[in-house]
Parts: sequence; C-alpha cells; structure tokens
Amino acid sequence: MTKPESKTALKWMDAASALTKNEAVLQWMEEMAAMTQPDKIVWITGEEEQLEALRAQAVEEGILIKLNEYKLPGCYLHRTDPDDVARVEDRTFICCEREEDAGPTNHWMDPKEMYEKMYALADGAYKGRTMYVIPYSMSIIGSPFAKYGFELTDSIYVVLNMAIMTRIGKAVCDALGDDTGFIKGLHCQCDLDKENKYIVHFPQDNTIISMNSNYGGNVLQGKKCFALRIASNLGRQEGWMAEHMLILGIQNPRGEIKYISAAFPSACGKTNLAMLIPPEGLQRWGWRVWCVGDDIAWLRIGKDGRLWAVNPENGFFGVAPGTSMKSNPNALISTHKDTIFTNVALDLSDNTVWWEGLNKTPPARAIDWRGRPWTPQSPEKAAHPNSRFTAPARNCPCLSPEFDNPEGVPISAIIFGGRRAKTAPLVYQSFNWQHGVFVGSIMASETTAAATGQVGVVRRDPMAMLPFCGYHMGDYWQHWLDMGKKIPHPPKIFNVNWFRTDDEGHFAWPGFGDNMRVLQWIISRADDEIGAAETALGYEPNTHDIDMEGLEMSMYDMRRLLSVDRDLWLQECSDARAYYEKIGKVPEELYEELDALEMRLNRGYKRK
Ligand code: OXD
Ligand code: MN
Repeated sequence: MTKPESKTALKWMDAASALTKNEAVLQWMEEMAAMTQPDKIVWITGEEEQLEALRAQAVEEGILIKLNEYKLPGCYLHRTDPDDVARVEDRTFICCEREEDAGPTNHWMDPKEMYEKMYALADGAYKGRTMYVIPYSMSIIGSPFAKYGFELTDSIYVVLNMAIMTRIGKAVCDALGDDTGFIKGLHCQCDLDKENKYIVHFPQDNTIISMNSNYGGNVLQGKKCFALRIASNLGRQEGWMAEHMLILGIQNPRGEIKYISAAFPSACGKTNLAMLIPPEGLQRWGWRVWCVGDDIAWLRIGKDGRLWAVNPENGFFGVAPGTSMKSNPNALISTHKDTIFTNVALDLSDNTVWWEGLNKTPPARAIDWRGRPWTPQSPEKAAHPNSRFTAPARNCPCLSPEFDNPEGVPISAIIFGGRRAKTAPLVYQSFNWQHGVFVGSIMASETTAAATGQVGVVRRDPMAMLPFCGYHMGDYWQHWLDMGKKIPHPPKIFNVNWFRTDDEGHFAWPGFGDNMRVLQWIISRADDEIGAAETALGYEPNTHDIDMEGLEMSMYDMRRLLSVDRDLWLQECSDARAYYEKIGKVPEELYEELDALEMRLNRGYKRK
C-alpha cells in the first residue's frame, strides 16, 4: 500500500485534544489529515451539547431543515443529491489481495491500485472543511461482541446519523484503550462526482473508504461497510457470523420469549417483521413481539451451546414509503422524535413530513424530495421510493428489554425469505442445518429501490447477503456449514414468502401483523411441539396448524399458499445449478442437497 506521508509528526493532530492516546489511532489519523488537509479537526465526544451545536450548524448551512418542534421534536429533514439516493453496488469494491478471494459476486481491484486511486481523490479533499472524527462501537460497548471503529468524515449529516445508528464518543475510545484492532474509515464527500463514487473495503487492513457519496447505505460506515462486509470477514476468521438479519422476540401466553432472526433482502419488510403487532385475537391470548434489531445480526456460539445474537446497531435506518400507522405503528412512532428524515416530502401546512403510503391524505402543498413544489396533482412521487428515516432504537415502543444485553439473545429459529410471486410457498422448514444452508444459498428475490438499478427483477440473493458478503460466496457458504458443525444446539432453519400472488396478481397472503400466524408455527416447530407435512422442499405446516381465526381466507386458499409447483421448482433447480456454476467453489454438500431436491421433485414427492 502506498501510504500518504505525514511529513511533520502530529502537525495536523492536536494530540492533547484527542479523545485517545492510542498511538495507532493517532498515527493513522495524522496521515489521513495530512492527506485531506482539513481546516480543523473536531472529535465527536458523544455529548448532547456538541451534537446539538452541530444540528444548529447544519440547519444554518442548509444541510438540515428543522421540523415542527411540537409535532416532531428533535426531528430534521435532509435532501441528498438526486443522483445519490441508494446504495451503489456497481461502485462497491472488496479489495483483498487476491481477486479469487473476493469471488464473482464482488467487484475487486488490486488494493495497491485502489489505495492510490482513493488517496488521489482524497488529496486535499477536506480543504476549507472540517474533519470530524467519530469513534464508534458496533454492539454494546464492552460486550464480548463489540468491535470499535473510527470514521473520519467531512459531513455533519454523517456525524448526526452515526450518532443515532451507533454508540459513539469518548466511551468507545476508553473501551478500545491501546488495542490496535480498530476499523479505520475515511469518508470524503468531494463533489459527489458519479464517475468517482467509490465504496471500498480493504479487509486485510480493516479499512473502509467512501468517496463522492452522501447516501446513508454508502457512508454510514458502521452499517453495511463494517457490520456486514468487514465483519463477515472477521466472523469467518474468528468463528462467528455477521448477517443481514433482523432479530425479534416472540412472547407466548405463558410469558416465555423465544428469539428468531430473519434474513430478507433490502426493502422486503425486515423492519415491519421486527416490529410486528400480532392480530387482535392473538394479542388477547397474550402473544406479543419484541424488537431486538431490524437489519443486522452478529451471531456467536454461547457457553450453553446455542447460537446467541446481538444487533450491533443502535437505531433504525428504515424505508419511509409504505410505513404507516396501519403497516407498522411501532416504526412510525419510533420516528416521532429525534429522527433524521432523508428524501421525504416536506408538508408545508405544518412543517412536518409526508411520504407515499403514510396516510390517504397527501398534503395540499408540499416540497418534494428534490426540493420542488409538489401538490397531489403532481405527476411524480413526493418522496423518493428509497427515502429513509434514521430513528433511535430507544424510541421503539416494542424494543426488547434485552436490546442492551451485552450477551445477546439465544436464537431458536433462523428464517430466510424474499419476494417471490410464484415459486416459494408461504413457509417451510428445512430438514436440518445443512439443508437450511442450501435453502439460504438458493434464495432469490425481486430487486427493490434500496440499490440503484432496475426494480422488480428476480435475482439470486443468497442469505440476503449478495451485496454485503465481504468475501467469496462459496467460502461464505462453507463458513455456514462449518458453523453448523460447531453449534451443539443449532437453531432450526425456515423459509417464508409473504409475497406470493394469486392468478390476478394480488398478494395472496395479508402479511404484516398476520405474519405472526406463521411465526407461531415456526416457534412451535423450533420447540418440536407439533408435527408437519413432509414435502419435496422440506417440512410444511399441516393446514390446520396455522391459526386462521379472524382471517378472511379459506382452507383452500391456505393450501394454495402452501402448494409446491413441481415444474416451477424443477426450473428453480436448474437456475440454482447455473448459479452455482457461476459462483464456482460451491461446497459439495450444497450440490448434494440440490441433487436430492431434484430427485424428490422428480419422484413426485407427495405431502405425508
Ligand atoms: C438497508 C439496505 O438500508 O439493506 O438496510 O439497503
Ligand atoms: Mn439492510
């Protein structure tokens, strides 16, 4: 790597004012400051007073718009550049030493070459600007799961979002002490030049660089860059797992809580499931759901031989459109204070926010996400389809009391799922861990607005990690298989599909709160409490085992939701095989599972 020279030792850095005496941290920051040449350096202490001053400065500079303090206390609106509204998978790189270690699902460039490119762009990038130093922790500071990092940024928006999404400040430096195992992160807004937008990861030196973007998923480095791409590498080396999964607790009428984690691709309802409110009938019996996390899970084998999970984040970066008091009251309430909204519409009647799907009464006069006047007659959407809220987890009415437990929560079931109009049934259980890994490996889903590119196209998204796995997908599957052998009491693995459509193209399953009915079945199966029908795909519910009370749906509809179309599945197998060929380096066990599935389908496997 060509390191930028720090010509005068500690010329830039006022070591006395730094929050740490960690030599490795100071040395690296000195180099970064010498290269980017900020006017000043500000350490983010985590104190409310400092954050409040930054909010005021951001409002003054037009970066944030202060919203109605009475209706939305502590809330702000931000608009990104219209060309900078989603993750940019085609500009995201994993720069490990050997191209074959990044695998065919990641973009790769030689680390030396990439460092040179990045350092050329960063040269003088902070001139006339401030370098903010954000010490942050993924997971609870001091927890056995916790990992620490520093993000250097010239964006107040990033500072304020990171302050919601992660645990920040002096406590992080204190917990890190002299340890050199921290994650280094550099973010330069530059001039948001599309041609020079880069989201780059150097797993061999735990470094992240985001260049020419200001969209959350690209620049809130704790999230996708660290907690998934870098952490998936660390997990592989250290024997744990970093997954694109929500975590929730399901409380039964006896007051017992079982935890599950679930992987769905971006914008496929993870936040909705994580904060689900059970249908009234089930609530009356005492069923309820506790949210531990809505996007990322770090999982480790506990002393008791079960798999334990924490949510490394401290807030929700949720998709706004479609979020309403009907679809997800807990998420909406979470946004009612201390929240930053990005690319939603500004309701001029009361200086609040609006997005499609919030309610049926769009504002008569608004400013759309691009900053243009908007009325309900306007031809374009008021909010961008990937507009977001950044809300503190503590605002969530159903936040689990275990949210801050440094040991995490024990996982009874893992769920995979995606948007599939036809193929996948409502729910099925894998025969065992290895079969479950296979089920996750062939996951596919229709693309959404969370990333740039075409929306609604079916693509393979193994374990919902396609854009986030920081190394070769084949090695990642091997890591899953290896973990399975090491977990004495592994969770059971399931697959769900909330998005199956009927012959008219309407969703055949009501989804949202009614998904609780499926979760109940999953929990009963995880506890070996009930039997199931054995099908070619795995175990499916006996139709009477899904509680349908209060649902406007017949047993016939339910059977259709659970049906397996043999021809579609044979096609699915051949697509999966072609995908495996493309990935290469696929563990033999997964080919065995694919062969076995094909054989079961060909035998005309009947429900038992
Ligand atoms: C997200 C995503 O923002 O997956 O969580 O894109
Ligand atoms: Mn996500």
